[in-house]
Amino acid sequence: MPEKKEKFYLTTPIYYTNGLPHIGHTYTTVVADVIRRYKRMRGYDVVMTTGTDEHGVNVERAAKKAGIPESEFVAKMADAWRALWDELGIPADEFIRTTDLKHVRTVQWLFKLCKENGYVYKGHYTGQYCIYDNAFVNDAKPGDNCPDCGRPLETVTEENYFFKLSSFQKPLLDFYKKNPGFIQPETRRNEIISFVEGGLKDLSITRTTIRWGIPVPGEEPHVFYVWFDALTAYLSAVGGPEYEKRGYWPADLHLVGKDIIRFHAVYWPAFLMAAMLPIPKQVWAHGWFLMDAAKMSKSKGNVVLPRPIVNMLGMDALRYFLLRDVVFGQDGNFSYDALVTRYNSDLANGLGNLASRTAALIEKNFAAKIPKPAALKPQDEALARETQAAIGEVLENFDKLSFARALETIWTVIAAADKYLTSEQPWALGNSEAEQSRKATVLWTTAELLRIVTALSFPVLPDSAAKVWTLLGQSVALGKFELDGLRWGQLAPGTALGKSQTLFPRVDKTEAIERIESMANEELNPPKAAPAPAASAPATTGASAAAAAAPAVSDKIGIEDFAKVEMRVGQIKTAERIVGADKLLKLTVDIGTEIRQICAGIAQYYEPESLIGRKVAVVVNLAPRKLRGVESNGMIVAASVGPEGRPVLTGFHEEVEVGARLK
Ligand code: ME8
Repeated sequence: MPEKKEKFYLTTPIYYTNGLPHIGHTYTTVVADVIRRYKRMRGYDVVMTTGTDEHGVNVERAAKKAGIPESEFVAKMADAWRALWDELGIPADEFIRTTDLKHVRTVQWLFKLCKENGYVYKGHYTGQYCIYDNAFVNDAKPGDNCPDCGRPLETVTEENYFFKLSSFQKPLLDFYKKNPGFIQPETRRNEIISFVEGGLKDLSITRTTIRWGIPVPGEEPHVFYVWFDALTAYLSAVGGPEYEKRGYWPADLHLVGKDIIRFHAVYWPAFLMAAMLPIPKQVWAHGWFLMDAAKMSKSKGNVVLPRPIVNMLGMDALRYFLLRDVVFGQDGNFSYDALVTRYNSDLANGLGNLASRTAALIEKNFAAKIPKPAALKPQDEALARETQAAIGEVLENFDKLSFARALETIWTVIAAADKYLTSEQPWALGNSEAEQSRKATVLWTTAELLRIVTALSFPVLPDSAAKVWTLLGQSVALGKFELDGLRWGQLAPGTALGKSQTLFPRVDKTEAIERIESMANEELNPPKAAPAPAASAPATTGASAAAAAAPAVSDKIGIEDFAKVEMRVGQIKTAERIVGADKLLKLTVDIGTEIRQICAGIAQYYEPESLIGRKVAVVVNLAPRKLRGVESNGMIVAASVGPEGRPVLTGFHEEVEVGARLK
């Protein structure tokens, strides 16, 4: 009988449905997926849960605004979340919705247990409530703003069921002491301990002012308070009242952002203690991805979306960046510049280059079969030792969720391989027997190193690692490969190389960022009506976009379509370069009725000073968008000349009035 695998259950937060996923949500879900893949490669039977938190006032309001019933609204949103995770290759094993019947039953059951055990009572509560975060804010005064989101609090008084959180101060502190690994990282653990030491107030866990929630059986109009509801989703996903049958509870790991650590590290274990249910083993709170030093939020308009990045650079690039650039647990600033720099240096020039170089040399010299190494030199042995040592280090760091460290170690080995190839120069060796043997040893050594770094990077780079794995002729699917058995020396000579596939094509940084930003703009501000031709142009550069959008000859448009594009004579007032964007100029342009700021991709062809006073044709009814973080409100029309698409600005040979319409 096969040995029974140890179970590992991990979760992401159950995300709110009043918005769509941005890079912050993607981060938590990617991390969960990396851990899932890693644990599977360490022989665990893993279940990962994510889902949608669908109750509360926000949803009531959003559904009303959309003019549809709440149930329809949340179904659409849950579909969109699920579809995005599928598209990004990070689908959950369990996707729980808080409107699922099995969840409703679990919440009602948990409440019953807490009540039967004497931890629930009825009372009145007046407090300052943030309807956006669905939480009363302790110690807030009327008129205060929410300390988390900064929006005004509302005074709410109502009859509630209360949970006796105050009874759990000592049990929680004892629990933290006995289980020092329960809250991670250390800073959060200290924060939570001092919060609990400061005393715990009872918690209202039902509402009568909210309609859209799970009913408290026999106590309507009471519905459950969103945190009592949402946290329970982790348990509903793996069996609810019948959790023992499935065997995944208690969870091994709740991954959350630091914003919701208190709910997970204080309320949740207290609810479970009250119900006498097993308590999760660990809550890990990571930091925030910041944009311009502020937490991303749709209301601030500073969100970064995952899809445009993935379309431009691939999902593996995004995964790599998220895990490599920020120490897990700390805050990090998101920057497209850093993302593309990492992509080019570590992926295109690093792993991608090593794989294609190694394969090309083996193809050319050994008929695309892994050669047999001959006598080893000290430098071969040193590289072998370094790589073997890296295996242990990487696994240790993955175990500690020190992803940046694990990746750093892998990439140090990749850099060592590059150095090794450069000094051994297998391409310069001739065809004598001795030189052929040396070539074989060097290329086997490099290929073996590549095999090991590929296996180790699979949890983070599943698509690309699988491609390199195939290229090395490895037959066991990487996802099923057991990392415990990974050792230097296992690459069998004679193995035929597999198909080589493009891994990470190098990209021009400026162009890549412009394309990502323009796709993000389109996703955030979808055109309301059918887009006019110029508006639908790929906004690679402000100036050449009009040319790029020219419809094919057969796709004739009617005059009414052309009339949708409003073009006017504009006069350039100021022009300046944009730091970090080699191709863009920031212009201010007088269009007769107002002065507009417009970015144009002409910096490589026009000196800013030469443009002042020049009259140009401007598309004035394009939706505003941001290019490299700079708002562009319109488009300067230019011809696109030659194969490189050199922009040549339009001009007028007679005097024209600023603001005159082009027809
Ligand atoms: O809080 N950086 O849902 P939510 C990093 N429904 N991570 C971020 C982030 C950022 N800028 N923004 C969001 C809720 N996140 C509740 C949870 S759980 C029972 C109920 C991630 O949609 C991070 O994991 O507001 C954070 O904790 C979570 O999204 C909040 O998601």
